[in-house]
Amino acid sequence: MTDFFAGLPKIAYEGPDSTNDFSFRHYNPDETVMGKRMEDHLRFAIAYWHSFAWPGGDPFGGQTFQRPWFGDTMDLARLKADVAFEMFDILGAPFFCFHDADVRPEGADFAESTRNLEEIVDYFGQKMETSKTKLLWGTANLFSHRRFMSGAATNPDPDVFAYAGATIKTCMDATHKLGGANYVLWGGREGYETLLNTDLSRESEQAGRMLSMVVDYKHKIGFKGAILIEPKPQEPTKHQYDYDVATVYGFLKRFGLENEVKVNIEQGHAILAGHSFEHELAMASSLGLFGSIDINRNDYQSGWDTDQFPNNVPEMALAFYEVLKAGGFTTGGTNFDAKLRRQSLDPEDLILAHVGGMDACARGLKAAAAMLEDGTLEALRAERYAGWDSDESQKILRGERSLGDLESHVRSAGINPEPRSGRQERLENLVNRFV
Ligand code: XLS
Ligand code: NI
Ligand code: NI
Repeated sequence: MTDFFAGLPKIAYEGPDSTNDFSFRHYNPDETVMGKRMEDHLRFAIAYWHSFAWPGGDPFGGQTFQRPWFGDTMDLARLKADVAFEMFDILGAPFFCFHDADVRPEGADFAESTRNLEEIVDYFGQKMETSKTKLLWGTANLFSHRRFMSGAATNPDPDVFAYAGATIKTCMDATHKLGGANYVLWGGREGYETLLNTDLSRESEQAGRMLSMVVDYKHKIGFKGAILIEPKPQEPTKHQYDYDVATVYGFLKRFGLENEVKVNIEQGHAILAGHSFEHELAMASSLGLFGSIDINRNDYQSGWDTDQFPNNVPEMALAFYEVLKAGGFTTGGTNFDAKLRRQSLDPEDLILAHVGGMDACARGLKAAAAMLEDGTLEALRAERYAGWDSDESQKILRGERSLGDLESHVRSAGINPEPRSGRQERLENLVNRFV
């Protein structure tokens, strides 16, 4: 045991009336929601990078957090792992996620960095034998080190492409070894600052090649988890290639990978792309790409990725409504890719941020399940489209009617459509009964 969280209790469910800050009011892992345990619905994961590696900097000032494990040695990396698993235990977190760079010190060269990673992966492996916490996903950090400043797979220098590919391989090996449920690719610098120095066509060819190699390697090693792309429209680069779910779908189709890769959708990234979170979830579900979620929100005024913990229950209700309609998670889960505000210095801030986020998600999930079980929203939506269920409409959709046929039909049946209300306010009122 380290003494970092000394004196803080293990968090238990105490119900909505509890006044104990260190308790769940809504997240009750064993409670059944639509026939499934809440823990199995939500599949919460702790993000190693924000909780244990981020120093609290912003563009105007550096480190605010003083963690005893900050530094570049393997001993400190092991101390960080000890504290991380203590937090997983305090929260009862079923999963965690990590990048290579979060967990090991950078070595002098590729070989040393990989050795460091392998040592920590073995250390994680030992801890996971006695911990309930599993790996939701692993990923490679191909955006922080200066070698990646002009991209990883989309770099103009093939040596950087090779270094990135080699790094992805080691991170897939690490994820596979730890029994990870997914492997994530977020294109942190796969984009550009100016077209004046950028060859768009080459860069997307390179990205397609890298992703194909990732899929080949997954099959080669027998990794059964999902490969997930995490869309984001900008930041750090001005224009990122994996803009949103629809853009990723086009990219996957182009390289014939639409049945091999799914998406990890982050609420804050959806907002940056000018979408709602539920839009991105519904789009992914409709395209057969729904995989996993990062549940961190943005500040709606700031226009950048502020990675805040979720605390808006009506937003969570609409998001989990789409998750449930998509059939829920299979390999995916709910990752807190969220960080404390830089003034939240104390160990207990780290715990309470997650407690609040887990409760907000649990309330959202329960409201979403109640809306689905009530059925009115789905019934009203089905009624709106009911005309399309008729025999004649189905013939149109099957391609058995031409524009000429439509003209004859309109003339002979004397069709003269009357608009019908979309009933938006009525539906919004309905949702408000559940949140
Ligand atoms: C950054 C991304 C990142 C990914 C993992 O905006 O959200 O944290 O989730 O590389
Ligand atoms: Ni993000
Ligand atoms: Ni993310």
